[in-house]
Amino acid sequence: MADLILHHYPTSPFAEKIRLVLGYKNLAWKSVIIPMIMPKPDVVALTGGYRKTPVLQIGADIYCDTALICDVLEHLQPEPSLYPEPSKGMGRTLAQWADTTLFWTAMAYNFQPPGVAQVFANTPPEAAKAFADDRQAMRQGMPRMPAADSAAAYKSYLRRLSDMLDDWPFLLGSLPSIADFAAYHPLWFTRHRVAVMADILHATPAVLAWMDRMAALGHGQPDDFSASQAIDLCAASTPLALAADTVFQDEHGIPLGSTVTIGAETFGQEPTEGELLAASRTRYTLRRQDPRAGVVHVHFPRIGYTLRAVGA
Ligand SMILES: N[C@@H](CCC(=O)N[C@@H](CS)C(=O)NCC(=O)O)C(=O)O
Repeated sequence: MADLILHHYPTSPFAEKIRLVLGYKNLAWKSVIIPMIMPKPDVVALTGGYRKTPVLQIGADIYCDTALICDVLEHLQPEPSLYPEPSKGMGRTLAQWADTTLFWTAMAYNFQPPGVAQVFANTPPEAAKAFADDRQAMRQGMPRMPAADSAAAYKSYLRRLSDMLDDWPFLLGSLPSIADFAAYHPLWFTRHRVAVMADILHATPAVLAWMDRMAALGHGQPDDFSASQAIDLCAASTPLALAADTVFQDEHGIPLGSTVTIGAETFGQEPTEGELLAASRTRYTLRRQDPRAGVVHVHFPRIGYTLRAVGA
C-alpha cells in the first residue's frame, strides 16, 4: 500500500476521528503536524486553498474532508469495514448528523469560559486571540448557538446515544461503524481537551464505557514526517489515474476540463481552484499545478461542497 500521510494536529476532533479509523483498520501512516490556524502555506501548497483539518495525502493525491477520507481508507483496507451491513445507510446518515449537529452543539458547550480557559491555559493571550479571530473568520456569519441551549441539546444527544447502547457495544450493533467514529470525536474533545466541562458525560455512563471501547481501538502505527518531506514526495509522485469507469454526473452544466472552484458550503469556505477532471456520483477531482508540490489531484466529496465555474 502507498504511504498514507495524514496532515493534522493533536487537538483536532475531526483528526481524532481519522486517527481512530487508522487504528481500527490497523494501518501504518505518516503524521505531519500542521498549524491550527492560518497561515498554512504547506497545507495550501497541497490543497490549493482548502485549509481544514485533517487532509489525507497519498503521493500526489490529496483527499479533503473526513467523509471522503473514510471512503478512501475503506477502499484501501476494506476489513474491518466502516460500513457494515445491514445498517450502511443508517451509519452514514447518523455520521452526517454527528459531524454537523452533534459537533457544533458540543463545540458551543465546550467553548464556554471555563473550557476556553483550560484550552488556552498555557498559551499567551495573543495566541488565544489569534485562534478566536481565525475561527470567527471561518464562520462567515454562521450563527453561534447560545451556551445554555447547547448544554440542554448536548445532554439530550448524549441520552440518545446512550439509548442506542442499551443492547449493543457500539451505536449500530456489535461492531463499530462510521457512526461511532463520527459521534466519538466531539465527545473526545469534551472529555480530554476541556476536562473541566466533562461532568456532562457522567449522566450517561454507557456513553463513557463506549468511549473507552472506542479509545481502545488506538491510532494504528504513526510515524513522524515533516511538511517539506510531504511536499517533496508529492512533487516526485504522479497522481493516480482516474478509474476508467468513472461516470461524469453533470448537475451544474460545467464541462470536464473547465476551470472551477470547490469550497465547503459552510465554515472554512476557502476555495480550491483547478481543472475539473471528474465529477462522479460522490466526489469531485481537480487537477492543479503548484510551484512546490507539482501536479496535484485534489479530491472533495460532493455532499457539503459547492462547485462553481471560474468566470461564470
Ligand atoms: N467537514 C470537515 C470538517 C473539518 C473541520 O471542521 N475541522 C476543524 C478541526 S477539527 C478545522 O478545520 N478547524 C480549522 C483548522 O484546523 O484550520 C471534515 O469532515 O473533515
